[in-house]
Amino acid sequence: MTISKELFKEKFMDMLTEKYALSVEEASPYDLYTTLATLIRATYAKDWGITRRAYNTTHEKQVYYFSIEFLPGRMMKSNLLNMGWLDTVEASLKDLGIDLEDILEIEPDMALGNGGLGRLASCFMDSIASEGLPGNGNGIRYKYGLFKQKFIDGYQVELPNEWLSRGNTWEVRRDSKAVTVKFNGHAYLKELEDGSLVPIHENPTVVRAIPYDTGMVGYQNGTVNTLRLWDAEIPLEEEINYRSIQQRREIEDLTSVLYPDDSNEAGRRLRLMQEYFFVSAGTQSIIRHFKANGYNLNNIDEYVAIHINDTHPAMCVPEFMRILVDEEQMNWERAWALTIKVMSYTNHTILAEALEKWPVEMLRSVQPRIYQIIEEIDRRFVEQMTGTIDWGIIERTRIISNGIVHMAHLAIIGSHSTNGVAKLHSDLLKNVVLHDFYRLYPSRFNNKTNGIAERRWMQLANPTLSHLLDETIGTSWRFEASDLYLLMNYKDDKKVLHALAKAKQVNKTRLAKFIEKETGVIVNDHAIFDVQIKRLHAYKRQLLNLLHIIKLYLDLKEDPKKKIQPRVFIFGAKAAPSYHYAKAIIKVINELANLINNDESIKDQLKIVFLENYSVSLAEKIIPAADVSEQISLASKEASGTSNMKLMLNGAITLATLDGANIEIRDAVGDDNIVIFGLTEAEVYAYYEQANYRAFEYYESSVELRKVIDALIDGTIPNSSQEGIEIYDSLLKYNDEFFVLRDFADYVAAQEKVAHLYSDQEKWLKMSLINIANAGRFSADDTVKKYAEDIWRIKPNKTPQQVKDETHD
Ligand code: NBX
Repeated sequence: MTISKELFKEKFMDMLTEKYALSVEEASPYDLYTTLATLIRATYAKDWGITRRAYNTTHEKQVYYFSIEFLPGRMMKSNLLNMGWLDTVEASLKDLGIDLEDILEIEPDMALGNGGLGRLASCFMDSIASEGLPGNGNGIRYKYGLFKQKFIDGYQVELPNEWLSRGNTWEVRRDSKAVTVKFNGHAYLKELEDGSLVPIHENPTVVRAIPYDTGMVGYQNGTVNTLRLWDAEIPLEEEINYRSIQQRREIEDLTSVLYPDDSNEAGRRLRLMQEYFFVSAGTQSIIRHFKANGYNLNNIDEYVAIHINDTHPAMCVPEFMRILVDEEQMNWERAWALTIKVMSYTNHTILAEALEKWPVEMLRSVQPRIYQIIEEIDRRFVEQMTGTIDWGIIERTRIISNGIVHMAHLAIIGSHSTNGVAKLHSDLLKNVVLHDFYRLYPSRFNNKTNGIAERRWMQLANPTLSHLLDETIGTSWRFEASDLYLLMNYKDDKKVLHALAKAKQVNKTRLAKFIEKETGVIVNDHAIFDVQIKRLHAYKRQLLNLLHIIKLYLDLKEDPKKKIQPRVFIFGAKAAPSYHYAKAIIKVINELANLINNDESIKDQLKIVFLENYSVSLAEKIIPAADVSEQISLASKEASGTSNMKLMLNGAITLATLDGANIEIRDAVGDDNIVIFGLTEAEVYAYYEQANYRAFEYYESSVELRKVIDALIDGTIPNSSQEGIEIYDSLLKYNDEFFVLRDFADYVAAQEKVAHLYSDQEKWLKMSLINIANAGRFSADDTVKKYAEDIWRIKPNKTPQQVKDETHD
């Protein structure tokens, strides 16, 4: 799909006239943005249709990736890159006096997720299309994306993110593909005259689910897959049954916000309804599609794979059963065998709080028929297992126990594959967290280490470094990420190392300007840019980072002549709206930033910048400029991490605990090219077993640590006494759940090592180069290929070009 400059300009100006009756000079940046977006969509639309028809005619097996979150970020630049149009469009617009970068900034982030899980889903969508794999996304079209974060007086304030208020050029509403989803009411089995039983769902609330499809453009291969997001409406014929505002609101709320407030019952119920909504709509539409195309449901497993991304879509299992058994009259055993073959599940955390559990009463009331089916699955599981294994194991693994429905159990029992997202995480699942299940189904467990869309995180986000790579190792890395390894040939080449330093400096200067514009803080762009960007969560230990900064500050205050390697600490993080403790940490970081950034005596040795509203597009600005990548979670708690991979790819040095994929990064670059510190996972577990961690002892025995901790409560950091006390108590009164004090000294030493390494620029640059060169193995292209081969059993389809060629034969 290439285009000449002349043709592009002609099409662009025609489109501008057609849409707005405007000339380039008259058009606003927004007009230019929508014009370009419309032209892009119109251009890939043909391949989109061809791809869909090709999947239908070749009868290839397809995967449907169900995820409650998708975080694609901005689509325009990525579509241009993948279409092979980026350079031409940039140059053509320049001829017309338009800066493409200005237009790109108009697009709101499609922020339908809050963190790694949602971003992973979107990296996978890009890679699935780029590998020519038949794959579709299925999720919810939230009216409001994840909240917009503002800091007011250092506090996080959540504002609505009205990303759809000006429309969304990328999506196509498909009324003809709407389905109905039923909630509430009463379900029972009615006995017919012949003695058979039929399920009846009485007085349900009926909702119309309408899909909005977005093309997922593959990288220069003509494949365009579909991300299908569902919206909810009241069906016309049901208008009469929605009498109260309250009832109407319930439907609106279904697709209104991501993660409704779950601190109350109504919020939790809404969340459960959202889960069933997109599960049911997606599953129905899959089965309807395959039936309409003449497939036999008896071997649907040869055509369909459904992936359950975390437990949120676990109701795919009973919903698939409901359709096969209730609607298609298939017998239970056959339907169950098919369900297991079709479904697969990824676990993204070992934290108990995220392994969803729903009260029986709530699930029964939200969808009584689904509850019955889960009960039957549970009954048969217990029956099948009884006598073969310990009763204790059955009790611990069954789906319903003590009035609670365990969604992870449902996902594992109802699927053929359960995977973790990094080696350590998958081992912990097998050996600890899901050990009972591993004993029951050893062959179902496997590892798929996460990956990232390297095109976005290098080619789009870091053109400066990309060009340097082209000049040094050629352009094959743009198609085959493992070719980044060719850079290893230059690890001692001073010219290349120098060019690498220059590229990083360009990115740092650009970020410094952005920081000044956004926050007013002027940072030293020759300082170490030390970056921690991820959800704010106690286990990720932004607190450890904060304590270290307090230490540096106290050191400088105590000895004003002290020279340190200048640093800019950069944070990006949102805290869940009801996560009080995480918000307290944000407040203290912001107050410390205020203190340090305005302290004349510190000069530019130390600055803290907490950028508001962390998002995919903000990450694209920060990551290319990072020197240090903070991956400092308590060992065993971070399932994988993916910012670690993005930062490494962009040449940052990882400062890490041996957690998640950090271990695989260490294996890739070697001990000399990463800075490791802290407890290992085995040591953490030893503390658990012996119950012998005493945080207070660390406080008591270290003067240095005591000074730092006391600074939280002694007024050193202004305007945050409440939050300071809360954090202080979490460490000392409640014994420091995430071993921050235990790892503090080791972390300080590791930070000193970082400063020391940085002072030898040649050494540092070599480390940086080795990180870039070894980042290819974390390409999501490879990760999805492994999912495709081992789990989904799908094969790359012919590209639209091949299909075109064949039809012309
Ligand atoms: O998934 C994240 C993990 O924390 C990362 O280590 C991992 O790299 C990433 C992709 O595998 N998990 C995550 O983002 N979880 C959530 O956002 C989440 C949200 C709601 C919820 C449970 C988890 N109830």
